[in-house]
Amino acid sequence: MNTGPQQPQNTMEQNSKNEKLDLHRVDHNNELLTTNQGGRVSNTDDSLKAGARGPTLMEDFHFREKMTHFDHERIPERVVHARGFGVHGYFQVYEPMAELTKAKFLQDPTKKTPVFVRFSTVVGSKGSADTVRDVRGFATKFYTEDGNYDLVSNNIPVFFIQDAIKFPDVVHAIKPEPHNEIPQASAAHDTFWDFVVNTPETAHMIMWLLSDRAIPRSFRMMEGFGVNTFRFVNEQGKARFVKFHWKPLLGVHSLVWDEAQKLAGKDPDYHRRDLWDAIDMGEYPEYELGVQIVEEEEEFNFDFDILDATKIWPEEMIPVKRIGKMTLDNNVANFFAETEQVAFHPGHVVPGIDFSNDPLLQGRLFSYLDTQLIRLGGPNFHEIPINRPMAPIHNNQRDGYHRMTIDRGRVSYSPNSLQNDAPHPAPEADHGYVHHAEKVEGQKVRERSESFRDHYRQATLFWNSMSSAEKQHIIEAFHFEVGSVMDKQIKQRVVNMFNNVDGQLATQIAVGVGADSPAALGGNGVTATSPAVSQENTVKDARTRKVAILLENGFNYPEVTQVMSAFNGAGVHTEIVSKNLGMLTSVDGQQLEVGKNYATTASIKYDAVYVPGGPQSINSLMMQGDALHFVNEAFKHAKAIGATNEGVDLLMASAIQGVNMAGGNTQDQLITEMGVVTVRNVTDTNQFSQEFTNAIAQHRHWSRQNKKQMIPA
Ligand code: HDE
Repeated sequence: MNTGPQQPQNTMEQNSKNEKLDLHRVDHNNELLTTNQGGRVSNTDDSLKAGARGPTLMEDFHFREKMTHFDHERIPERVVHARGFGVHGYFQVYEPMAELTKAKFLQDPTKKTPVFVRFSTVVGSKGSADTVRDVRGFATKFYTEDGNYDLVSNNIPVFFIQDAIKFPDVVHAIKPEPHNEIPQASAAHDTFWDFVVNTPETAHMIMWLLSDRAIPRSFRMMEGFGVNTFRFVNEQGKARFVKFHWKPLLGVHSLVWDEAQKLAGKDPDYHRRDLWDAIDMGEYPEYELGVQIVEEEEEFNFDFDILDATKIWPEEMIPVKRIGKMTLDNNVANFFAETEQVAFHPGHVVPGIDFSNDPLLQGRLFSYLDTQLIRLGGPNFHEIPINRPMAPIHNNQRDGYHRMTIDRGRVSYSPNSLQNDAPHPAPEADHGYVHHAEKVEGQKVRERSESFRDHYRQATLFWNSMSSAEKQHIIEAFHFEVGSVMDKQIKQRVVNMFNNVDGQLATQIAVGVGADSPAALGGNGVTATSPAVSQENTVKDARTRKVAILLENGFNYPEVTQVMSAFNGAGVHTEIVSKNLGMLTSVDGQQLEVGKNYATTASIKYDAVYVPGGPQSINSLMMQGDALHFVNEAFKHAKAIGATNEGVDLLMASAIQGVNMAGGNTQDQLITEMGVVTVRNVTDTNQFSQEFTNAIAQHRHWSRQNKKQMIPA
């Protein structure tokens, strides 16, 4: 018999927050139905009426309780980052970081600190699509022994604005327009670009937002950045400036825009499903925590202000030291209780981590607590299980809506003698938080520092660092975003504004959006690059990628299963796709089950496509527009494509026939061109599988750039 949730002890004896949450989790299997008062309910399908066809009676307490609870089920969605997905995990530091910080969770490599991470989009409503062009949130709550530490990051290292006071403006501008609430989850509209052209400090962020970073392939394959400048403080009280990074071990990879748009319709849950499935299968996403350090004496050594959140600290200039690893290994038991109710706040810090005067950060320190009060309905949101620290809570705060804790005794004030002044202020040696004693003086002014004036040089640095494919994608993104703007003046002003970044870029934008090219090619003389910001230089890994295998009856069983087991060995997933669900039979009478049909999937849901041989299977596939479209679309999206034996015929019948393939020129040897891997007349597919796995690891094959534009998919 279930006795319902029990109050957890506020102690550290368990080291897993997720296990601790089990105390609150309830299973309803094999239980009798009850009201919220625990009374058993005999019928929940008919309301109590005066006669079977008569009116419902007021005394029907079960009806009223059921209905009122339902009527009050919703809470306000987050004003930004409304759509998100949370998972549990743990963090381990590589070596003691005592020289840099006294933060307890960064000292002992044997210790696992539980974490909860919520990934999110920023602009869209809770029910919007995952793959929209947007910044992604990457918020991590560390349940440390010194209390909760929240690292509330994004997947883009800079921000739209320099001062928090402009946050309501930028958010109002980018959200759906207020008169008709259009468009959903998109920056491609007049009010946003009106804000941009009137706010030059957005230039650098816009370059990132229009790059591939804003359409990630997976939450597992994106970086996280603390954006703001914080401080590390060590035991001796020495402080240093720090920026935080998360580096995904699978590398940083993105979708292409056409694919992202189609996914928004075919699978709006694409990213959350990907993360859920990966954790479910035991493929735990891993990220290294990196820090960039600037000594206090070096504060003014740079040609940008280190307190300006529209600037990166180029990694080539200030290297990222990887200090530990986070592993995400558990899905939630209940979305609302955990993901929706989790409350992050950059002000949740622990001794050893402190703030800088970054004016964006200073404003954030107010906003996050404030927003939880309305969103979670009062000041006791820290008692919601997901938000409870693992460290004990003792203070004189009392009462308020939904108070769970029952505080014993009559003392709720300080100083007191009745309780010997307990709870006592903690000395610094006992991890009492003491703010870094930075010396501050100045006149009260509503001003922006002169050192925050340069808005274009790092935007140019970013542009210079892009590969030609990445540059092309940025230009195409401008064509979509600014092309969607109705006001001609705004379009022209976008061209003029980005002429300050790069003249060629501005010219290319102008061509696509029907504006005048800049009168004189602009720019600002920056020629430097930062290779670390280009995704071309990221980790290339085939593990966890998903390959669709196109198949019909009459396939070659040994060939398919050989390739499938090679993929399996390389950590690559396969799924058989066919016209209909059910079983398919090979030439030699063996059977394989279809995973998805064309109605329930599409090439956009895979990283690669493989077409095995078997004359009869290929003949059927060649008659199917869906199969040909599958190949064409994968090619257009620059994905690896492989075919063995007669499978090559399907590729040759598709729109990619221009690519050099085995059999195309009566060649039988293995041929790899532009990520299309083909071989004929083989029974041993080992070499093919290896070569194809390498092609999948490349993620995308941009050498197709020109050819893919010819594909009608
Ligand atoms: Fe946030 N931000 N933000 N933000 N932010 C919120 O807090 C805010 C900024 C970030 O998964 C809100 O609980 C201001 C930068 C993430 O629950 C709110 C400013 C970065 C999340 C808020 C910023 C972020 C939020 C809305 C400018 C990257 C989702 C709901 C001064 C470092 C956390 C909430 C989650 C959420 C305010 C700018 C990251 C309103 C005022 C820069 C990942 O408090």
